[in-house]
Amino acid sequence: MKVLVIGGDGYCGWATSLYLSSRGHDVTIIDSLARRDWDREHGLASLVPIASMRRRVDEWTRLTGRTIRFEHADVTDYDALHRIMHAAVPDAVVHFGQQRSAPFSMIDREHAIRTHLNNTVGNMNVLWALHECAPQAHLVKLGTMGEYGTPNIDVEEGFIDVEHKGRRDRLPFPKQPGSFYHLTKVSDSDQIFFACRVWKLRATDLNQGVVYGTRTEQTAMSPALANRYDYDHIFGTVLNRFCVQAALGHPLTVYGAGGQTRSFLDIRDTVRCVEIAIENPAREGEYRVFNQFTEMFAVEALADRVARVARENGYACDIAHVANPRVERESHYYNCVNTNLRTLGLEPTLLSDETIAHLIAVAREHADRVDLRLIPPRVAWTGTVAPSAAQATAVA
Ligand code: NAD
Ligand code: USQ
Repeated sequence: MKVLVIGGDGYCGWATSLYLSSRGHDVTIIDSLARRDWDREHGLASLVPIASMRRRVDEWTRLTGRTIRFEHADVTDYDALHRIMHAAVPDAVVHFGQQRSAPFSMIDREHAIRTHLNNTVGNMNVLWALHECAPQAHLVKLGTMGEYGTPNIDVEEGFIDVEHKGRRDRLPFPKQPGSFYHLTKVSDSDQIFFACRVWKLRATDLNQGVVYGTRTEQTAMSPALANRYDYDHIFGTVLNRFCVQAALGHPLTVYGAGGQTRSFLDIRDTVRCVEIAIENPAREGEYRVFNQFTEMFAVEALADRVARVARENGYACDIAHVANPRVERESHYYNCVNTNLRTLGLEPTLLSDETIAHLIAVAREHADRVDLRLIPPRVAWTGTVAPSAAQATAVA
């Protein structure tokens, strides 16, 4: 298939582009490289060095003989997107290309607006470009499990059957996102559902959980193909952060009580889920939602697990409960359905001690690149600066 991967220079997008290309799909990446700019702007850097986009795609061709085209373009620029979509006439468009950090979106008004404009305008442009240039193409859009929040009932896959005053309907599952970033994903979902109803586009909204891991078979082929490994308090996600912290002897930064529970998956399953979605396209006019995760963990349980594996591998490891910079429930019911992708063939890669030990080992290998000042959380949801982890109480 001809596949456009928007955001193909990013963490999930790069691994997915390589995987789809290795599976024989004809891949073109569109990326504004905005994420590299945001890193520079905030003094951040991937723990594992990442090559330039040009070097990445050249190395892929050198090693495999396959070609991944790269279009340096911003999807908020409609003329550029229209030109690429018109020329490519893709079978599938995989849209990863957004500002994806909740803390980034909560820094201040300017970052909230920037996230909103980038994500919402970009998503609408993608819909318009599909409508005008490639209405048969299947949109595979990365949403997030965080759209749902943490309701006191099971989270279904996008829709819920409701009985109200004696009448029944199947309606979008209620959304209670936890940051301005997560809110943009709710808005995207509404827009995509609307475009499917009105223009008969076909779309799959992949409500993905928190991703962990760095390596896939393809990214491991060469240092020039390496994926990013974020550990900082803005873009680092919780399990990857804990593994870096364990490698450095830094207390694991559990926010608050640690009972907050989220959905997770290995990056090797991210790439497979996207493949499953594009190879089993939605029908014309269909908007469907797949909850893309394999396991659910409370943050404190993850910290316990990482600490145990770290100690077994010879690292001293403490857990610190730092003041929670976010406004979120720290003790709650959480049970999410994820049958759609498994029904279509996903065989989950469950979190293993080996994966944790590997992440710790990679972090150790690149420990000289860590800036310890980037670890404590500094973006507070209420607008005040969060207390630093130095004030944390070590409990284990
Ligand atoms: P990332 O920041 O590593 O990559 C995003 C990429 O999109 C970057 O290369 C960036 O330059 C590009 N981009 C951003 N705005 C763009 C624009 N307007 N035009 C073109 N390119 C643009 O993020 P990621 O972790 O790879 O996440 C990818 C997608 O998956 C996001 O939509 C995110 O919301 C979703 N997601 C990620 C996770 C996770 O744990 N990483 C979990 C659930 C969902
Ligand atoms: N957390 C800690 N300690 C840390 C970092 C995080 O306890 O050092 C906690 C947070 O308070 C939160 C949970 O861990 O309760 C997850 O935080 P995270 O930073 O790993 O993930 P999140 O902000 O939810 O965002 C990430 C991605 C985002 C994606 C989302 C999937 O950055 O793009 O949409 O995971 S989900 O969480 O399912 O919405």
